[in-house]
Amino acid sequence: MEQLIQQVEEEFQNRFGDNYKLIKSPGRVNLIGEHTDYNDGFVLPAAVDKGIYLAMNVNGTNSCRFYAIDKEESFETEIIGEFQKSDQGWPNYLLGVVDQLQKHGYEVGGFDCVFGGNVPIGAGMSSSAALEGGVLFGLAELNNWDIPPVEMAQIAQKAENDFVGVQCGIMDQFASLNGKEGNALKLDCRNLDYEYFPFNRDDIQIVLCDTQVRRELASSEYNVRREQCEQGVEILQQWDSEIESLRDLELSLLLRHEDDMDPTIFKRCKYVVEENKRVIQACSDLHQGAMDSFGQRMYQSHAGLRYEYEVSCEELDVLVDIARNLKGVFGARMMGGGFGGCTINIVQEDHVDSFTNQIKDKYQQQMNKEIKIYQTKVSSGTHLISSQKITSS
Ligand code: GAF
Repeated sequence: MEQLIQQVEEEFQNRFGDNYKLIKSPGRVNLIGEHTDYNDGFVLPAAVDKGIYLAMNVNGTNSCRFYAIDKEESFETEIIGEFQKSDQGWPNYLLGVVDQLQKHGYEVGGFDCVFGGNVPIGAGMSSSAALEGGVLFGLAELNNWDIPPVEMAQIAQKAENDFVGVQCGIMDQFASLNGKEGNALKLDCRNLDYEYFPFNRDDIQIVLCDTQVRRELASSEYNVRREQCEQGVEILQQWDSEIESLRDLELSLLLRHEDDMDPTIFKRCKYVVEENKRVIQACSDLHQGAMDSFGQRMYQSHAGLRYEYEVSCEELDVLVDIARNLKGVFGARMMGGGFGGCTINIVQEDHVDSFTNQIKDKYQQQMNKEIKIYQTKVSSGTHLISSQKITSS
């Protein structure tokens, strides 16, 4: 971590000078509540210690100059009117934020930004939300804009929806920006009310198992699931006109109309209704320290994602099945959009080493492939690390 920060600072100093603000913007895990955010439902994510570090300063011109350490690529553009999307890909996360800030009435002048991080890309840990939130937070710091936490998350999500072009919900940006050390964050994605739930027991660890599978299919299937949920709402409105989203749906109504619905749409709706309920129950488990029960809900969540929402894949299923039979594991499930990426495992501290060794070996034997393991700690949301102003004497 120290080395990464040093690299970001040195690169900024070499390129743009000694005066900058240094920001950390974290990745996130999601304990439970998958594919519920865009259904106005509940989620329970947490910001983690892996993150993106950004050094930023205003430059007094009309140009943005960016440098991505991991890619060893730079990008420069003038801030005039509408931005063109960049073929380089990564600059769009930064440009999207500038674009949204302008649309929200903030006057963004030229600025420089160097960034690098250790959030694995495409692993379902929200590296893109971390970057968007980091740039947004940095610009607010540099310009003394006091943007409320909820609006910050909305701007970052809009940047991804409208400029990058990914129709994600608000969970990732919200968790990365507003996470709190030692706490999970229960978010109501309808009204954006949020509540922190302590998740800081020394005897429990969050271990992520990365399948290293990255599938193109993930984004197209994500949009298909969103549409299927919307279709479900439209059908169910025939029997209850008050239903605005799957958040409002009672399981009993859905079950009564199973035969009136396309079986796929029925399965998708059923998963969302049950997952929303699981988030609420999981929060009360956390409150009572009932980790066994919390873990069982994680397995149920995975089963729903596997059989009803159908966004899992063989690699994720194998990992969850192995975890279920290892000692010291409370629960495991796939995490994020699906079709690859990581599983999240809640493991007793004194079993972490044996868990790690065994899941690696068993997966290798069964799949003839390797996984990567990340141990993560629940950490703060996007924040300022330091402001450097070195004045020559
Ligand atoms: C991705 C999206 F970006 C989130 O908004 C959320 O929908 C998640 O998939 C699934 O829960 O991370």
